[in-house]
Amino acid sequence: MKGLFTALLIPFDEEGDVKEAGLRQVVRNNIDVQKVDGLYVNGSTGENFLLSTDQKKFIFDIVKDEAGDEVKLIAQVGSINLEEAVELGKYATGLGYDSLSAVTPFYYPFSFEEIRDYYETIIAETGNNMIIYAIPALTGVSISMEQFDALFSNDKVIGVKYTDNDFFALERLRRRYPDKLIYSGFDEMLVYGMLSGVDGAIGSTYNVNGRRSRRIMELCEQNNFIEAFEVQHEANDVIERILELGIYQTLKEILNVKGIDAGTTKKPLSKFDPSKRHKVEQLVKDFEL
Ligand code: MN9
Repeated sequence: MKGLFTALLIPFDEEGDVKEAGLRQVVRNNIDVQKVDGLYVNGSTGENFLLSTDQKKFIFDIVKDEAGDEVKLIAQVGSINLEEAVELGKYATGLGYDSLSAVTPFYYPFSFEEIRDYYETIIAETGNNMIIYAIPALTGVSISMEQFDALFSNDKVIGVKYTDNDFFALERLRRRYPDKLIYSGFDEMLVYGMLSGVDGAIGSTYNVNGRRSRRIMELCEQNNFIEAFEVQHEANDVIERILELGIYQTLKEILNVKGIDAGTTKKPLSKFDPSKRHKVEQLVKDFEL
């Protein structure tokens, strides 16, 4: 379960339905061209929180059918509707997903006891492993070291997708838990994550820039952080331009420019502005995406 994982983009049509053929193409591009080690399915990048339960199940089906056992598969099932999280967790477990992941419950200011009970319930009901999805910038939930102690005391909690920029906390977590899986969640900070000893990375831009990100990881593994930093500079030139144009819209547009049907984003997210298409074409050309 170590290595580079793509947070999978999901192609939608104008009605907001999943484009199955496009989704299969996106999966294949990740496996065959970006050469990632695994896919993180139905995360933020997959616009998961905008989808119906049926759509989420359909995506789990198609991705497993297309990827088979070629790469590791992590199913993000988190929802503030705990019954839905359990239902999806059972579903993905039945399909053979290697691990579940669940975002910390958000919107209501849940107590830590409530958050812990949420994870314990999903694990007990599904019997599968769990990777905590910590993304405080979007959920408002920060997990303290004592709280990680409590969550990690369950052997089924195998790790955390750490989408945060507190590298002191990350270093302490690594030191304290050498055997849990820690995934770096911000692609633009991959080199810092690697320096902190993460086991892997999960991110949206690996859909289009997987090879360059892999290079960063390899250089770090060889303790060549100077050169890794140079490649991170390049990756961040790409990420900066993507963020300026809108993250998910632009990632999809990059794939569309390359002839992979990544469809469009789902409302209420706005669509990519077609008058900016030439900027995406230039980006693809400049960075050989
Ligand atoms: O989960 C992604 N987070 C979100 C990982 O999309 C909220 C990242 O891959 C970011 O999209 C990326 C750009 O900021 O680092």
